[in-house]
Amino acid sequence: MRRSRKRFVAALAAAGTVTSGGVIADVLTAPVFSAAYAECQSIPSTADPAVLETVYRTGRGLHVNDKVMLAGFEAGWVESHMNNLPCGDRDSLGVFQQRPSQGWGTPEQILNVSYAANSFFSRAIPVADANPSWSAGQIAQAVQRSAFPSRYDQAEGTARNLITQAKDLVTGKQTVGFYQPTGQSWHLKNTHAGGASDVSFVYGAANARPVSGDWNNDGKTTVGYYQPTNGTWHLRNSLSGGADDFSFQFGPANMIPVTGDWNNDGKTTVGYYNPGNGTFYLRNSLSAGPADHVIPFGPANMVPVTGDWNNDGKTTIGFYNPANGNWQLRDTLNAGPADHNFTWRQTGMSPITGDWNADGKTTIGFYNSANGQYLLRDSFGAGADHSFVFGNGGDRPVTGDWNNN
Ligand SMILES: [Ca+2]
Ligand SMILES: [Ca+2]
Ligand SMILES: [Ca+2]
Ligand SMILES: [Ca+2]
Repeated sequence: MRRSRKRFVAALAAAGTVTSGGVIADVLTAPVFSAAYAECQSIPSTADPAVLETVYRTGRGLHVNDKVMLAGFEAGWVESHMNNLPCGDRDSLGVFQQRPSQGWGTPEQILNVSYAANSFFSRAIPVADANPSWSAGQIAQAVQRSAFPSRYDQAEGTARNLITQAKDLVTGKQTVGFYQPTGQSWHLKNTHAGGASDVSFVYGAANARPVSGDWNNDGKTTVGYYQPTNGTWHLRNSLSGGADDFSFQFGPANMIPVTGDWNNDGKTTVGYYNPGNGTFYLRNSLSAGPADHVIPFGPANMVPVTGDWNNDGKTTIGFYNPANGNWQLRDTLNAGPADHNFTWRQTGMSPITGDWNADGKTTIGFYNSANGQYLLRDSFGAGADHSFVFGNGGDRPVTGDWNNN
């Protein structure tokens, strides 16, 4: 933050010596105030991709909502064109032009883009929570306290484009794969495209119902299966054949397995859906024991789905109704109405879920076991953003971030 410079720039503007072109350019002619860090002699005209990715990743890690993310990109663009500037007015530094003398951290901390972004978002989140009607630019202004409060909202279009760029750069996309029961083989893709498998191996058992999850919180999704004949679970920590890393009993026979990080500790654990009573039974550890959550949701005989629909870090539940294409998703692990309710029907296809674009939100899709077609959607509603054929069908789909990329 650099309130002093902005006051200085404001004075220049009032005197007619600078145009309304931009704070960035204005500072170039400002005198040097600090001996430790110089005024910026020039500022890049374009964003640094590494900064885009780091700011985006930091916001996603804090589970900021879309408006707060936009506020961060508006502020970063206005202050530095999303560059980690080792210069600024007085002691202002970094992407957000934060000042050590004003409590934003040491110069070294502020020049750490993750630290700087964390500082911005940590201040922006409570502002947004307390002022739900505010624009992203108003939130940015409350954090930055610029002398030009309207500049953040004016940067909205640019900031939205930069967020789109950041999403392409950032890692963590979930992709698809399938389990082939006849050979107990797994075939996984790292991109939303057809073609050859990126990873293939043999692991499973007769009747296995495939599941996937990050059982050990290393960022990579691996696989496992529920054995419907006896309610046992068998999980692997690597994408290869071999012995179970986890093997335990949870639930009765003939349930529908689900997986998720129900408590946001980074580890995926297991659960099951009882189609006979429309109830989810979820467990927070990979061991035998009682369910930590028992949640009736919807009518009987739905197709259960799970995901982090709202990017708060917790996986929750939902269902797809094959009879009418209705999806109902809930954001908390308790009984109540759907938080997301919409229709997308693909007759004869199986619903799948994943964070296809690495924005932290799980969305939806379909798999056609008759021909290997996948339809993936990046928001809630009807229609595919990604459509491709992988494999020949006749298989059971799985989804995950197989390569932590
Ligand atoms: Ca893992
Ligand atoms: Ca967990
Ligand atoms: Ca969630
Ligand atoms: Ca997503």
